[in-house]
Amino acid sequence: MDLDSWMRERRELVESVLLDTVADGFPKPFDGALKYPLQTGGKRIRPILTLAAFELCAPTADRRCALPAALAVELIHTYSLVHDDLPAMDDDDERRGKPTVHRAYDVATAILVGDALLTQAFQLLTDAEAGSDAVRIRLISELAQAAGYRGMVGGQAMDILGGREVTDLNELTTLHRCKTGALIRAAVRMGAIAAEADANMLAALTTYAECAGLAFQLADDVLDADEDEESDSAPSFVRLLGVQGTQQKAESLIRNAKDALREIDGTEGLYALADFIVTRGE
Ligand code: GRG
Repeated sequence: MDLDSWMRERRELVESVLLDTVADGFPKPFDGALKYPLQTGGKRIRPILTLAAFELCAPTADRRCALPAALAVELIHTYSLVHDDLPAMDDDDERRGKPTVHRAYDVATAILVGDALLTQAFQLLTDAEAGSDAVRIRLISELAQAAGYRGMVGGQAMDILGGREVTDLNELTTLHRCKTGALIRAAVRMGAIAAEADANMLAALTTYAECAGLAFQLADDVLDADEDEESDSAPSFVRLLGVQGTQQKAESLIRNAKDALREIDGTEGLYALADFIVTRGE
């Protein structure tokens, strides 16, 4: 399959409505700051995963029914990057080749932008028109669990508050299953939940997402290692396994991810996305 055009079609669908999620009359100049991190690019892997999982589980349904879930996941991802870049965390001046929000605006604005995107993600899910109340509640619960202290925030806390001492592979794996993996897992599961997939399908997609989510972080560590070999002392798979070992582990996880879907038809998109996760650039 032509992954580029398959991804482009879904990315364009997401981007055609992404700014609408924050378009309802915020005071200036905050409205510009709020839109800024949504307009600086990004691969949109997570919302594409949501759409792909939905399409797999409900092949005849309109994929736009999964948009609230896909957009909510991207809003959470964007908030996490805005806060991760803050001086109290990673203190980055640039993201995606452009000034970070606290550089383009200021630190207080960046904190508020992150807070607003986080909150708006849940507003989107509660306001979604397609689907039953039961599905809406499942989606909200799924995202809250993945984004919160049992997921992404917990992983970030492990990383920032004690992460530099992590030298154990199991501990590092737990950290990244929470920090990066939880949201990717939720992205996939929310597509399946929006499609009201049965328990077997949800279980297969959960295994796919858990493997792909960890592989995503391994691939990110390899990309970071290529960028600045010696300067960063942060814990990483590359520091524990070396570049080759990390790459091999990522490839093995991608094989497991695909294997989880082997008995299901129509998985070309999710297979190609899994490959993209380990072959992608920045
Ligand atoms: C601040 C609560 C809080 C959490 C931050 C995800 C995260 C937790 C921090 C980001 C740090 C980081 C760079 C982790 C590596 C994996 C990752 C999330 C990479 C960025 O995701 P991509 O490649 O980004 O999907 P784009 O730019 O394509 O959206």
